[in-house]
Amino acid sequence: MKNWLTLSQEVKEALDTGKPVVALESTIITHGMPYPENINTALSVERIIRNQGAVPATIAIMHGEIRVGLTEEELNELAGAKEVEKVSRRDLPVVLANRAYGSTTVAATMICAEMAGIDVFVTGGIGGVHRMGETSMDISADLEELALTNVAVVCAGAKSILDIRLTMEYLETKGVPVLGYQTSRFPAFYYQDSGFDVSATVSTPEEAAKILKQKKEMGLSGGTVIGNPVPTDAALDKSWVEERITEALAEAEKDGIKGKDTTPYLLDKLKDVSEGRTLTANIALVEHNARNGAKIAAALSAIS
Ligand code: PSU
Ligand code: MN
Repeated sequence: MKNWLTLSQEVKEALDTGKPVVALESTIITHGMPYPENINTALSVERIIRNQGAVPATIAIMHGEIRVGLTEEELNELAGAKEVEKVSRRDLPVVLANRAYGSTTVAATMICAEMAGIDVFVTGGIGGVHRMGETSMDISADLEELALTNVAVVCAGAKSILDIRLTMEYLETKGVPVLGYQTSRFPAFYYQDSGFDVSATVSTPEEAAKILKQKKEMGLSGGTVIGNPVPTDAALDKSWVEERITEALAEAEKDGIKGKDTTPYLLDKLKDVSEGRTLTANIALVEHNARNGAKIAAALSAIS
């Protein structure tokens, strides 16, 4: 066994016996939400997954190893920590070699989930092509990872702060199936309809599982995006939230924010300019993804 990859006993047992396991990222805990909403959401998401009969596996870098499956104590430690690095593909070897702390983005979580043998991963929203990405070249490593690594990512679409049209084009070029869960439109994180069609619609967990199984059997590389829209009662009004995004983007420009700081900065600014409403929506959509993601993981383990 690799001495830098440690699965919790519970996760190991579940994988050995074919029980459904759902991977969870940790950047959303350290950089996506403030304390204490971050720990409360991390715990509630794990609870929701357990209630569906699946095992949650939150992934982070601690003590120089990739940890798959954290205890409540470890989740608390991560949520309260000050100096945690946001780790994407390029940062993984650095943070591991330096035995530093790291929280994994969608890209890094996909890599670690695949190494551990986990097929389904739940998050809030994937990264994508940023607005003006055609000149800044700010394109999330999440997209390239989706082109490479065979893990299904259950999300409420791409974060609304992004250019969804360019994000969809990128995924199409890279051959990534973008499935709409009970919708024909790709969701836009804080609201349900980005205005862009998905590549296929699934109406049940079983339908999603059949596609994932087919893809795996064929040995097609790359991931699958499963877009699960934010619940209606938690969705924000599109034009209202777009105005808030314009404000947040202007602040980011003024403050000269770039690179990996952009997404955390924008999420935090949005929370401020929306008086916390984007955070409330973010929590609701992650919980909803956990519920449906666990159902998909259970359906997949039933036919695998
Ligand atoms: N979705 C959320 N909150 C987040 C993120 C996604 O609801 O904090 C994080 C994920 O970890 C994602 C990352 O991989 O933002 C994207 O960052 P970037 O745009 O720098 O690739
Ligand atoms: Mn970026």
